[in-house]
Amino acid sequence: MFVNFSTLRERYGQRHVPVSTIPYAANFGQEHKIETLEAYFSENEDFFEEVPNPLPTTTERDYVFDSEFLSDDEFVIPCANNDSHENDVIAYSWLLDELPNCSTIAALRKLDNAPLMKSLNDVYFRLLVETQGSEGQLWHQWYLGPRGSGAPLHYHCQAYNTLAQGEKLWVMIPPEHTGSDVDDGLAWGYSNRQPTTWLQSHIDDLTGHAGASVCVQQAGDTLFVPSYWSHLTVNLRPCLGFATEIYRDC
Ligand SMILES: O=C(O)CCC(=O)C(=O)O
Repeated sequence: MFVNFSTLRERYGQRHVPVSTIPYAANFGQEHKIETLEAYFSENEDFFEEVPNPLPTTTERDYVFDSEFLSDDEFVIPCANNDSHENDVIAYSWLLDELPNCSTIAALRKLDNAPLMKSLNDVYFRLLVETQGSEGQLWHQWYLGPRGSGAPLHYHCQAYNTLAQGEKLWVMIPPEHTGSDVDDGLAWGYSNRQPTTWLQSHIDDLTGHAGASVCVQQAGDTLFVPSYWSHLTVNLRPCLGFATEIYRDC
């Protein structure tokens, strides 16, 4: 029901995307390039490997993390023609293989068996819908990355992250633990270092860190990131998915 790597390449190969070892690299004074998805896939053929190779430990892998290159219209179809008279939304429509009916309820019913739509539960949609119609702001992003790519430790307002394909490791640290027990508090709150590099020098600290949790997100899982929780990700398998930051009440 979701586009996979091959379909993505086929349909959107000529689309330009930002490519860098960490998301929004330019904001951190780091190198990034803009290239077509086709070029990116050609440089990272392991997206299509049947049996994954061991995780690279020395190479910092390039990640596509994109919020600028698609308009909101391409992410979200607002629908006002449902029975409840609420503004309904279908998020990330361009990533769906088959466009559901223009009603969240109908879409959920129709896609009842799809693990992804099950995970886009009522709470998610309600938050999106309420925020669309209020003073809050939604920030939609999508990502595509091979094994070993990921996002450095950082925090922001509450967010939902849905993994369409792949497997993603998360390290999460609540705000009350992001600075109290290490000399450099920032080490636990924010970093501009690629996560596999960062993990190599912090793995011992991390395993002894009282506040840190680790979990693995599987394809079809939607993960809620609470406001100001510091988090880091590493894609354990090639990943495709999307995230929405919700700037309301934080
Ligand atoms: O998906 C990722 O690699 C990072 C996403 C993230 O930081 C977020 O959803 O807040």
